Amino acid sequence: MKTIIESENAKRIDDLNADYDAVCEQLDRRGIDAAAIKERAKTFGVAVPSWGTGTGGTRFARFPGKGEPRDIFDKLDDCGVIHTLTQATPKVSLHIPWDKADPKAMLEKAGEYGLGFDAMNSNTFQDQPDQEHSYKFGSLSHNDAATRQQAVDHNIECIEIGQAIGSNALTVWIGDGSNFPGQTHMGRQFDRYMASMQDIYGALPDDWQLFSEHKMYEPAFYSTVVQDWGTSLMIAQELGDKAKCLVDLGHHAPNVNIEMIVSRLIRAGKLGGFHFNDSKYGDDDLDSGTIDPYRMFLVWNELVDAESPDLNLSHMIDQSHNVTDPIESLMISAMEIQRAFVQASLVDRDVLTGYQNDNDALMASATLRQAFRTDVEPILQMARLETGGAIDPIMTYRQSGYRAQVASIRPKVSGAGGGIV
Ligand code: LRH
Ligand code: MN
Repeated sequence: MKTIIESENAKRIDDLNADYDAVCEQLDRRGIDAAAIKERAKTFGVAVPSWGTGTGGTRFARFPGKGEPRDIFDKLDDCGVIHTLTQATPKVSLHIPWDKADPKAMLEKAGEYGLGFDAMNSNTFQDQPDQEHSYKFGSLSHNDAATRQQAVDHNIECIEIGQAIGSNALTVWIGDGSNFPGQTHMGRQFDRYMASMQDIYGALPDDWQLFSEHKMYEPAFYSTVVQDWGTSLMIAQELGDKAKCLVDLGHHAPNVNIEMIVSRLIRAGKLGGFHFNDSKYGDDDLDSGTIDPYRMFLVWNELVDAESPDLNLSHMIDQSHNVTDPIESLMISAMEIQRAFVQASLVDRDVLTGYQNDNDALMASATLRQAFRTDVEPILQMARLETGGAIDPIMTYRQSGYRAQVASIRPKVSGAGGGIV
């Protein structure tokens, strides 16, 4: 891949230098040091979801593409390509049992690309073939103690696998809820969930964090045990210091002000991380920044405003790539999230505060939009070039023929049955 990167970069370097000089001059007039912003862009990193490297689907169908990854080792190869080209995805987030394998072998494969592992994800929203107790009516909140214990044990196993590969966090998303009013006692159901989470929390190593991920609905369609940020905050505050809230952008009703939820969770000291994606209706899991890039910018505006050494967040992507090459979608998404981070870094916060203090709503809003309107693409490209990445990851990837290459060795898979993976 390195030689392809060099030859493709060589074709684009003159245009990049011209574009970069232009944005440097424009930012200089605004009193902003573009070189410093470029160095900041290089500090950005977002984790790739292992489950996002395969073609995703819906309950209706899944249409696998060519060269579908067979296992975690193929997935890590694909994640290696994404990071080599973008230099923006140094970590991978695993999902157990989908990625269950020998930790030593996974570390070796990840090491080939300089990849690390971000938060682990447990799965008590599907029944595994050899499972004793079904999760049809819930998992950590099930009204059967043995089923709850089975779910707790699975989460503890995820922690153990994570420890063996250098992860230091566990994300717990459960689909538990109800489909009809009266089906469950919502108070007692939540109490059972909290008791299970206490057991998982108790098994956490000292330097680990536990993320609860809220979601408004699906697969439950009347009530969801961890339905909103308020519930997630209650969970994190009740469990203890190592418990934080994870915000999946797609888990809210349309038009919910997610950047304000971020601001509240930061104030409570309980923001732990993100699952970035985009959506128009429900949990559409579309490519980040492709539907509402201004919303993504406004989330990063809160993060940059609150930046401090003790605001240590896990930034992860969580998407389903149903009609695109997953590698291309993950690269585009990582770069769109990085773009929002860099644009939010252009906001002159003293000027903004001045307008806010003067209740000058128009200029306060304009100050944010000036940063959002700034084309930082040359800065992102120069940051990639200087860190060994591709100026244009998508075109370089297509030039590499990687997909055709893996398609020649990975068996063709049928699309039988729906489902997200
Ligand atoms: C639930 C969710 C959760 C994952 C799953 C793949 O919708 O966002 O984070 O476990 O997607
Ligand atoms: Mn998610």
